[in-house]
Amino acid sequence: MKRRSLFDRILLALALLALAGPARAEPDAAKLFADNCAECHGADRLGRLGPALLPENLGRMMGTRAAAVIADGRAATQMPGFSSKLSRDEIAALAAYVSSPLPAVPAWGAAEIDASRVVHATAPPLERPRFEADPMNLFVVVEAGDHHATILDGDRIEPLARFQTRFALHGGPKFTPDGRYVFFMSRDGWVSKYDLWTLTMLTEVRAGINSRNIAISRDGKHIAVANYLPHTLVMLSADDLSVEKIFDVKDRLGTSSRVSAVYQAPSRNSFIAALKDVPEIWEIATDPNAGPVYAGFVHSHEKGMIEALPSSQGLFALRRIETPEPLDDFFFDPPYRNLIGSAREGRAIVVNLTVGRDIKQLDLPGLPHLGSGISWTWNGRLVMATPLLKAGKISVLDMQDWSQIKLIETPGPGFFMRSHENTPYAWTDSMMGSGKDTLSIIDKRSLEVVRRVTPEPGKTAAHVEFDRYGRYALVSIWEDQGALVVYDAATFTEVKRIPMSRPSGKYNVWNKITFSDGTSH
Ligand code: DHE
Repeated sequence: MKRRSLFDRILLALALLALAGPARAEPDAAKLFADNCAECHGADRLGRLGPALLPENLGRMMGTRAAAVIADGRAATQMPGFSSKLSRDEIAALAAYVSSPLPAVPAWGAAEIDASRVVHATAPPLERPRFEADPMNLFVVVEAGDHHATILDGDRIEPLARFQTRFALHGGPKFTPDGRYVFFMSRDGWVSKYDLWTLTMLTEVRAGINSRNIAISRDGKHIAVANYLPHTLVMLSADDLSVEKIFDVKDRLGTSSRVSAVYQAPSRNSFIAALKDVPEIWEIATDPNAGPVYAGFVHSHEKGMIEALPSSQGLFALRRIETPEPLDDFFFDPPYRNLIGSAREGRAIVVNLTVGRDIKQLDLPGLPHLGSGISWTWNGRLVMATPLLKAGKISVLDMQDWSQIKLIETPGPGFFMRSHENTPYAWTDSMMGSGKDTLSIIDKRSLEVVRRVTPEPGKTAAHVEFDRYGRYALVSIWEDQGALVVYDAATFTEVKRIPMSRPSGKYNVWNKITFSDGTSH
């Protein structure tokens, strides 16, 4: 074959370029971000008035979903749409930019947390609340659609207050043991303290860059914050949210880990933390006199023996419990003697907290959502039930020998499950599948589904919570133009409906502070 001359090749290249049209410069995403986004979201993308724009914080909002929000804005927030100002390529470049990780995790220690403090008001000394409603039967309803919370009188089912929250709250708010104060946490790490007796926001600090959840100590004096970014577990004073201690989370060999979640173990007077990346569970004393149990011994899986570690005692003493693999999404038995944690590949592991080691492995295919588990007594035996996220079923386990008693069919995969001591029924949703609009009501005695309710056909129904007496079951219509639907818990008939903006969760003061078996803790 005849080889083309250099001249021919140049001509060919020029022709191809002409066909392709004028060369388009790639949009400069960093400049676009500085010009259009930095004022609200921070030049460092860590958030200001608007939320942090990092892949860890955006979760499912990354990529094309982020592009849609940049183009069209977000209803009921201050986020405007940019489709008339920026081209499609520029919007795509911005979406890719905010979906990419930062080159380095910024420092977020005591100085940064303290500097973030916002004091809105101080709490006056009061004998009783400034309203007539029963303070023990209040509900806090998180409205995720427009980032608000509503405080509801649980007797009359009437709102007492509605206020703006931080962007994207996650996990249950936590209450002081007297029910006066409630603490919220946002995925951006903001912890907010609210006075339920005066219906006033008090203080806020940002305890992390990407946070998972919070727990409050048994005496109501300390708040623990579980962080993904940075890898820390932060202890705050529940009084003024000042930093009391920060754990840089590393296993005993020095490997750093995210913290999946932290829980209060009331009978143990401690926090229990799930670590995402290392095979350890942490127990942190919230008792200033914590002693012998925190003396430093750990059962080492690696060495098959008990190993001595440096011991710590007193408030925030750390006890490490080694596990065969990293575990998260914990369910605790009512005495907080055992926990079940999710391992990989449909396995769950039972860890006995008294002896500090795993005692049983369970096969639970279908991805159990253990955090939503509830327990009750069935035929004289303590049982727990947990939704299986992938299977669309509820698994009921005997908590004595951990055998599976029953698999209950539901119309599809569900996320949450709830009951109350005063009702024989447990309610669960199917919000993750095609049966998303329907709740199943299970008789805790027969382990059968006895009724299905569909509050609004085609609209997601999820997350049930009972009032303090177990009289009403409050259900969310989980849509931006959603509602709270109140059912009579005995007859399953609708009593009331209050419009709300994607009420993602609702939390009853009494059920939470008494650690009701039917609710999350
Ligand atoms: Fe949650 C609680 C973890 C996704 C809504 N979620 C919790 C808790 C944990 C957890 C550990 C218990 C904390 C507590 O209450 O103190 N959630 C996770 C995840 O790992 C997961 C699967 C992925 C993630 O993005 O973090 C996840 N969660 C979601 C959602 O997509 C939900 C449905 C919508 C949202 O708001 O993000 C969601 N999670 C909730 C709610 C609770 C919760 C409403 C509180 C339940 C309760 O009744 O206590």
